[in-house]
Amino acid sequence: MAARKTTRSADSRSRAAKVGSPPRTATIRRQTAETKIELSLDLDGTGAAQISTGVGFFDHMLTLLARHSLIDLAVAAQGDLDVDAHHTVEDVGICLGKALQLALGDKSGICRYGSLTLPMDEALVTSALDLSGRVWFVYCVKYPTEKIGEFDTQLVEVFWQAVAANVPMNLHLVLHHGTNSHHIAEGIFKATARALRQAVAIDPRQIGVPSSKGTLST
Ligand SMILES: [Mn+2]
Repeated sequence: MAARKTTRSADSRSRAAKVGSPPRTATIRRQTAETKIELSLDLDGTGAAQISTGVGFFDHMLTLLARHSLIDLAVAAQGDLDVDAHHTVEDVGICLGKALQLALGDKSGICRYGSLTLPMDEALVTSALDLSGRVWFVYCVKYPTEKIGEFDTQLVEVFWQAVAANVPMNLHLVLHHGTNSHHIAEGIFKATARALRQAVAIDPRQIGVPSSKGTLST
């Protein structure tokens, strides 16, 4: 057995990493006086989404986040929407960050980095991220309107700040141009979904943790 292991190709090592490793899944349950949330994900999914937060536009964003990251995502959130959507959106972001951290484990074999400049009709957005284990969040986005329907555009920043802080990761979101707030928010979610898809993917040539430091957990 030992002799066979030493002669495995990079290709077979990558298959072993996927097949032989525990599933990259996580479930987070979180309850406070403001929200009650259950969130589950599978990093190696097909983008299936079961989303119910009580906030229509946010459900739309989480659904396309799953679709474009190919992360299966289930979110059931009950929040104090009689106040506003702030606590619900922020706390789902906290749960998503914690679930990503749990599912990634020690990050062996992952690509680590992801980035994309994504057009959404007239809007152009860049999302660049590093699953470094360190928090840095840069948000260079201005909206032409304060609201998208009933949804406060400030909550897009609140959500991604919460995700970045809890993975933890380095996340830069930049709007180059755009005039429609719905398109801008959607571009941010789609671009970050695609960046996440790249970053969490298993690199067949990557043996161990992709860091010369030897760890990505701090
Ligand atoms: Mn839309």
